[in-house]
Amino acid sequence: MTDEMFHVKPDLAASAHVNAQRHGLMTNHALNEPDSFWLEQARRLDWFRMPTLAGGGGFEGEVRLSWFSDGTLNASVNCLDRHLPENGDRIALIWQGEAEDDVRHVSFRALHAEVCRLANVLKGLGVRRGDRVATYLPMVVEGVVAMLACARIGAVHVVMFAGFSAAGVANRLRDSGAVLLLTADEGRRGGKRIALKALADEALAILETEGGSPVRQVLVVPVIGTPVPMRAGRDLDYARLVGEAEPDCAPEEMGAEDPLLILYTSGSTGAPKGLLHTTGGYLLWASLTQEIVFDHRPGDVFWCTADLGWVTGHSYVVYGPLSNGGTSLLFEGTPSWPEPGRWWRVIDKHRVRGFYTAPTAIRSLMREPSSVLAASSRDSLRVLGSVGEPINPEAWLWFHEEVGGGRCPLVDSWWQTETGGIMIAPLPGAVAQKPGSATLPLPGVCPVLVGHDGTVLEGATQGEAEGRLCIARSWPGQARTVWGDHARYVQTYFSTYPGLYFSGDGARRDSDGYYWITGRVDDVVNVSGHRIGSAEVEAAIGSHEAVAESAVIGVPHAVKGQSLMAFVILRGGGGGEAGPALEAGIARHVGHMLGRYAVPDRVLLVPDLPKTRSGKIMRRILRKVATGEHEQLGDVSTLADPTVVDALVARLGQ
Ligand code: 7RM
Repeated sequence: MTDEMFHVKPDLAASAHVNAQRHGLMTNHALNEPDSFWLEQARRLDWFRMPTLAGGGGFEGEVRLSWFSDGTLNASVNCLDRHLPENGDRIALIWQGEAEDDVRHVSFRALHAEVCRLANVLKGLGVRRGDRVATYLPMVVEGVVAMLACARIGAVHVVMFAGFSAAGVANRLRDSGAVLLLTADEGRRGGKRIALKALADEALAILETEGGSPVRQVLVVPVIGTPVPMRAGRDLDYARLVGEAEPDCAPEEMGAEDPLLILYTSGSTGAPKGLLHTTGGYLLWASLTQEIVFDHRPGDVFWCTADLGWVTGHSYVVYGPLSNGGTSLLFEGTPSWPEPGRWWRVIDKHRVRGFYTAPTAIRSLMREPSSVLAASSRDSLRVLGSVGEPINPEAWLWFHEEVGGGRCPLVDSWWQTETGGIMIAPLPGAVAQKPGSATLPLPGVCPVLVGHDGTVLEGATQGEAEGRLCIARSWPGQARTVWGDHARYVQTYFSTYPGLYFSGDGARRDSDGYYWITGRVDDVVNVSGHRIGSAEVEAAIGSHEAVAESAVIGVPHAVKGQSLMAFVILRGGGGGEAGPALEAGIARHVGHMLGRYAVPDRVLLVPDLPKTRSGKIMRRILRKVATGEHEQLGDVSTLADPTVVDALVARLGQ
């Protein structure tokens, strides 16, 4: 395959914000005069006080990063107020509900008013600057309103995915110390209902039995209109309070380094970490990357299909598009419900220009009959994006050729919750694409590949190499700490390779300097673009009364990228007659502890697990056995008892 085939058509290249020449200039400016480069970029935001310091900071010692620290701003002003004088009537949000006729067009002016009303309600309930406010909502306009209302008054939002279980919600409320929770009566998903208020009640009950819940009030959004039990003195009706509140609320003047949000993400050890993002740097990164990676213009309709509960929803449904004056599409439904082709109809109906989704969705959609796609025109599309996991060339080509008709650049974008926004991606019009490669770092991003021993491979940023993907310099969108546990932040990201930020991913760099992300090198599994820590699922399984020990691995899956497989040892061994029922019971238990998204596709009762002599589970060997590669186990000299492998192979064969 030649690169030539994927050069962007000249018409788009000519109109792109960043052409190859400007890309080169920006990259050199960032490299040679970083302070001046970042201060120039900072001008894209509206500040109360313009920063005079760029900042950053090294990755040694305590790792205290800080950007634009003498600047002050408010994120909601950047997403709302600054568009009002000239574009107040422009649509900020298009909400497409699961039912075809459920559509809301919310102008910047109307969104500003609703955000101010909720901000006033929150203030009236005693929420102060720096307090944490959690949300547990489906994909509705109020989810965006809640985030921006927090930003307006300086409260820190903690958005929780509506697929989390009560126990998952309780963990995040406890860790963040949220004083207020916004939830809904119920949510809709694929024709079913999710009883969010009941799950929230259950989460709060868990915290109360522990001896205290930080949550003082619960605001309930009537999404469906189902009557739900309301506890007097704690639960309040969102619609009534917001309806009665004033539509103006002066924004808090926040320091650039004041916290904006906490978002939980799984790692290779322990419970999910609450990554903290601060106001100035995060907003700048979301805004800059959304504009240059998607060649975004004010008023463009941009559809990022991610849920608000993940970082992609934060940066590319809310902060990126809205800060850029774009129209962001919020879709409540799923790709193929009530019938295949729903997404394509949404694109045509709302004239979507930028479409940003995940490889897992593309792989499932490309399995549908070609007539499904052919029933839509998709002629409004100009830029396609992919994120969340490596995209295989087959899916890349189908997305580019069939969905985009070969005329839309496809930006494969690598980044993480920790990075705040896109780090490696082709800029349309400036960087030629190669199917399966996230291509080149954005200006100001300094990736390096390191070997197992920590040596930086081949001239830092040039030359063919394969290793672990690290970043050598701070960038504004970088998470500043793990909430409540700075030592864990330093340990997780900066101790493996001293002086570098370690992403947890492996990557290859080709002779053109293009990066090809190969996936996680730690015990994090990527299921349908969702990051799930083996340790977290193992802890959930371990809390089942019948379980002695377990090991969870990711195995390749044609649509999901990876799926979870759990090997479980029972207390007292065996499983006997009850085996299959117990396996299903353990899977259900994981759903109860974490949420359905984390339920393993396979739970297998086994007599023993492969361990090192010091008792560490060798997941590498489990992965080989699970994929039928037990003949090529590699180095097994540390394996305490080699006969365990034969027993596993026999068990899997059953
Ligand atoms: C945005 C997001 C991060 C992990 C990351 C990778 C994987 C993300 C790509 C990718 C290959 C990509 N945040 N990942 N994007 N792998 N190509 N374009 O997904 O925190 O939830 O996950 O996702 O392993 O470390 S995340």
